[in-house]
Amino acid sequence: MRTSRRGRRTTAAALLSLALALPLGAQAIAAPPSSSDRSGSGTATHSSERLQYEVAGMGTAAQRTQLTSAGAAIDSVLDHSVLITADAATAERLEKRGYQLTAVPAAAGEARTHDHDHGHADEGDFGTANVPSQYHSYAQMNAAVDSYVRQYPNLMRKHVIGRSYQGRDIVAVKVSSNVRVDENKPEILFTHNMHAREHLTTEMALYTLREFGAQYGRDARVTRMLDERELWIIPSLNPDGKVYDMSSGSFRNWRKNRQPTPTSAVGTDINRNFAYRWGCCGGSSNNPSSDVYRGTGPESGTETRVLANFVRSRIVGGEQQIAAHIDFHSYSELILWPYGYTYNDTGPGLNQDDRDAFATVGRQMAASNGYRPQQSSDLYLTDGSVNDWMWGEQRIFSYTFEMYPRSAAGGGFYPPGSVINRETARNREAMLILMENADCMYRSIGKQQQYCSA
Ligand code: 0X9
Ligand code: CA
Ligand code: ZN
Repeated sequence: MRTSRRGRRTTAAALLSLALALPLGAQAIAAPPSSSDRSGSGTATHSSERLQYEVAGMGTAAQRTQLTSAGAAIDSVLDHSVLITADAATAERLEKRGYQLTAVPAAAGEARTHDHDHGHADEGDFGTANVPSQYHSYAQMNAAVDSYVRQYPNLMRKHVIGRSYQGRDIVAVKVSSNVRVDENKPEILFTHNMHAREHLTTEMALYTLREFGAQYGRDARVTRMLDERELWIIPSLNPDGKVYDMSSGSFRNWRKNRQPTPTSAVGTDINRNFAYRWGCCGGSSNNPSSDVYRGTGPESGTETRVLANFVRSRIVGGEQQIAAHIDFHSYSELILWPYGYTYNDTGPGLNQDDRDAFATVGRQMAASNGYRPQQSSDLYLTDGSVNDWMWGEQRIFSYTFEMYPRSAAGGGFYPPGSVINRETARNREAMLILMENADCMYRSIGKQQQYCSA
């Protein structure tokens, strides 16, 4: 699918002047590490302005991977090009390396301006012309979680599994019958909002709490799953990034966490920081100003470490209790499975049966929500991603969902609030399919005798 050509301009001259005026990493000056990123100057300066660009000549995964190792985070893959979001310094660096960039200034802005709700502008800790009030801020997210836990005390329990770099709670909500007891049931983990600007994924978590709370004892499948599984939901793995992206009043297109780096640039890409083949294969960057900066070492990112420690804490009696995982991202409407670090379908610890089980359940889920199922490296290589670590290190069947929209034309990372209900409910069936398969993923390929008989 193609993005709109409306409002497009070439920007070599504009970029050059921006880049000359502003040194690399100037964006870091706005917020010292000790600040919580809340009380900024408000409006973004040109130094930190992050625009979306279409990069031409990107028809193959190898070409896209090369762009990734040059430091770009790919927002969306088109037939022969990709969309990236970059600051002026990064864009200039890419152009110097010979990439053809065309700015797409209208793409991200379209959705957010026509959708805001004047009536709620003063509600909560943000809310201005550009941030649709239907999206929960971090504070509103916590309030919603607290109210669900109060409403369903036997079904939901809040655990603070750690703190972000800036000290915010990272919350996991356990959802299961008899929730206060650690029972012997297959566990499923849903993680959300690892990337700051992917706010629709936090709404996905809140939908799941609301829906499962309301349907327990009413809907047979939901009831059975909460009786026979233990579900963990982490609504925001990157609260510092979420607050930074939202709190100036207009979205900042921020992706990474808000941790300092060895340079003045801020932020590690949590999804390149996991401790499985970290930095191995050109699927991340060692440049701190890159959006796919892999950090100073595996799990150097505070939030990466919090999630990895939580998952390791679910090893009980030598056995990893978590069987299956979805990491919710946006956008492109995809269901992805590992490995991301190699183009090969199989690899160490991932044999043909493992791969077939991943693909079969992945395709079943995709049939329910209309997303496209594929191995993640069909897009471009990633190393240090959460899916690779979850499978390679923990043998958890770990998928990435890239939510709505399919392309930038639907609002990119910032679709209008009016789509939240539809686009979260769209994944209800897929979540249930994964939960129903979690006791034996190999049943999907008819090999339960071989792999799952006790
Ligand atoms: O590049 C990413 O981190 C994810 N895409 S996003 O646009 N949300 O940033 C995709 C990660 C998929 N990688 C693996 N499953 N290995
Ligand atoms: Ca358990
Ligand atoms: Zn993402």
